Amino acid sequence: MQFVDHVNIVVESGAGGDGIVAWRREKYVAYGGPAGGDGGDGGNVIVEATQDMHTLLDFKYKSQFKADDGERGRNKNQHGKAGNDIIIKVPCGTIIRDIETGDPIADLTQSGEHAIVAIGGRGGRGNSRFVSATRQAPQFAEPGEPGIRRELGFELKLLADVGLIGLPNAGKSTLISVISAAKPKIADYPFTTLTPNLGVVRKPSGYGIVVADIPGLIEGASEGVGLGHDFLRHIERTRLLLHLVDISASPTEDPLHDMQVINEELRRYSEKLAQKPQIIVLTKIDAVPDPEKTTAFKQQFQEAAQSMVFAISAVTHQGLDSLLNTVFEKLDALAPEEHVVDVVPDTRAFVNDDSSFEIHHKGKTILVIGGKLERLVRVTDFRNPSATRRLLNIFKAMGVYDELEKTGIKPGQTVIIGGHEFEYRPETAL
Ligand SMILES: Nc1nc2c(ncn2[C@@H]2O[C@H](COP(=O)(O)OP(=O)(O)OP(=O)(O)O)[C@@H](O)[C@H]2O)c(=O)[nH]1
Ligand SMILES: [Mg+2]
Repeated sequence: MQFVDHVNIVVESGAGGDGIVAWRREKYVAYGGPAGGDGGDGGNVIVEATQDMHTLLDFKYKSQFKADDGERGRNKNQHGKAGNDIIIKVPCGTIIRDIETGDPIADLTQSGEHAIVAIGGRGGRGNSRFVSATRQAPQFAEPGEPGIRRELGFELKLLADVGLIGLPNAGKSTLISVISAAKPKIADYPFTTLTPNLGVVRKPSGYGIVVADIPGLIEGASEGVGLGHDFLRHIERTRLLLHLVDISASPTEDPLHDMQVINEELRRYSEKLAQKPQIIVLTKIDAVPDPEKTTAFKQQFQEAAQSMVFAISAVTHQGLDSLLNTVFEKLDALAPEEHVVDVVPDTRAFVNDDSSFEIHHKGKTILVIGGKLERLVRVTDFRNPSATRRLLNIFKAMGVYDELEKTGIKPGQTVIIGGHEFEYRPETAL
């Protein structure tokens, strides 16, 4: 199994459907009123965490996602159908970032948690919405707002409860293979494990805990030596570490030193990792010829480490039950890991921020269409003169006045932006 934990994808929300220009046609009525319906809103792009996925591998094969567009408005004032949302499923523990800004958008840890990453374009309004006292028969309608395209980075930090750490060959993969259904590669040479393995260990009462087996760590791992470094971050979010130490044939013949090497690497990588609760697990006791030697090692470790010490054999299963019982008890007592990223609500997901605009002449009325302009109009309180003044200044800065002048606009003409009517007064405001 390939382990993928970083992917970039492209998402696009649906465009809003265009509003339309239409007229009522009734028998015996020579001239009906406007009846152009609104376009439907475009679909949103939503990312949702699910416990049914454990890797980001699927995104290697599919990395483009688009929600459906809204339909055009219809005659008889009927709305177009809204576009369907698209829901992208990711494993629990996926952090979503905006590639352009690098900002986190969401940190989805619980199954069912979701985030809207691109909101659908608003449907345009049909001509019947533009009727006013002086305009009985509007000849125009609004086009739909375009969808939003964003490049997103997904990063998965494994949400394992327990991380197995230790030197290469300590017996980590063997342990996970006997306590869970995971079937990692096991061999009598260092660096057998190249990518993390996850296993679920079930308690007799039913619920499962997730254990992560990572490649062996060596001295210098925190600086990138060996394989382990990349994988240290996978155990950053575990709640408990099982620190495995081979006491049957330690390469240095000094198992206590082996443990200290690993602890030093944890400390160098992050203090938080070094502070994580640990249980020391002395392994391969079946291969220790003299049982008294095992007892002596146990005592030695108990004195040296401020942790509980267990001695096990993954081959004979000796000591496994009492180790697992302690692991379950410890986890029950520990608080669940909190989110690593404080997610700032990213309003850019909810708006079309395109600052370009188009000018359309519809008879005497002028329609200005542009994502950012229309949004600003929608959020402006026109009863407040300073808010209005601010808006008009932004229009000026964005070049709206200049462009209107170029089209030969006359003072007093009506300009519609975002459904709001302005009277064009170049000396002060629109
Ligand atoms: N006798 C005995 N051998 C064991 C035990 N556990 C593991 N081994 C052997 O130790 C060797 C290394 O085991 P692995 O489980 O691959 O070790 P690891 O810690 O995952 O090693 P890396 O993935 O290289 O970091 C293998 O040959 C295993 O068969 C045990 O309890 N008793
Ligand atoms: Mg291994």
